[in-house]
Amino acid sequence: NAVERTLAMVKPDGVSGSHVEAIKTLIRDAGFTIAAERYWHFSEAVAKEFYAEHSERGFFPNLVEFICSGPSLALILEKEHAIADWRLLIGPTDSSRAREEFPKSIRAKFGVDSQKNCVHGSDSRQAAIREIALLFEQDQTAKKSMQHDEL
Ligand code: DAT
Ligand code: MG
Repeated sequence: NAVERTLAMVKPDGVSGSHVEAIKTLIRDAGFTIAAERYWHFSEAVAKEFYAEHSERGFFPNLVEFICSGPSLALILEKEHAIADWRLLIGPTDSSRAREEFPKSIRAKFGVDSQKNCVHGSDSRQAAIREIALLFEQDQTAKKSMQHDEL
């Protein structure tokens, strides 16, 4: 059984709300290995690329502004079925729905609403490969990545 990789991210509301350590504990308790991690303060260009599939949606401008509003922590998670299992652990997009339907999920515990939902997870193998490449494998000098001590 092959180990799978997914891209997880603690979004600006999760970082500023000091939920990073609690989320990393939940990640490890669920059996994931954190293969890599990196803080990012998204530029508008990288945010638009990251969320390109939503570019025609009404919430897109607000989404880009929110993602650029402060640092995020991107993580590469590894385990069998990492992609589906991480989506289960984060819960539905709308944090209120998460509280009603998946009270143990990360979005239920730490999310605010449909936008400030604390965490991201790749929704497919293809998305995981694309998102990991975007945040971890491209020429980082061309983009704005941060070290923890710059926070
Ligand atoms: P997910 O993050 O669960 O994969 P998505 O891919 O549909 O959800 O949307 C990406 C992000 O866009 C989501 O985490 C928050 C924002 N978003 C989605 N639907 C929204 C809505 N109805 N109002 C405001 N923001 C929304
Ligand atoms: Mg999505």
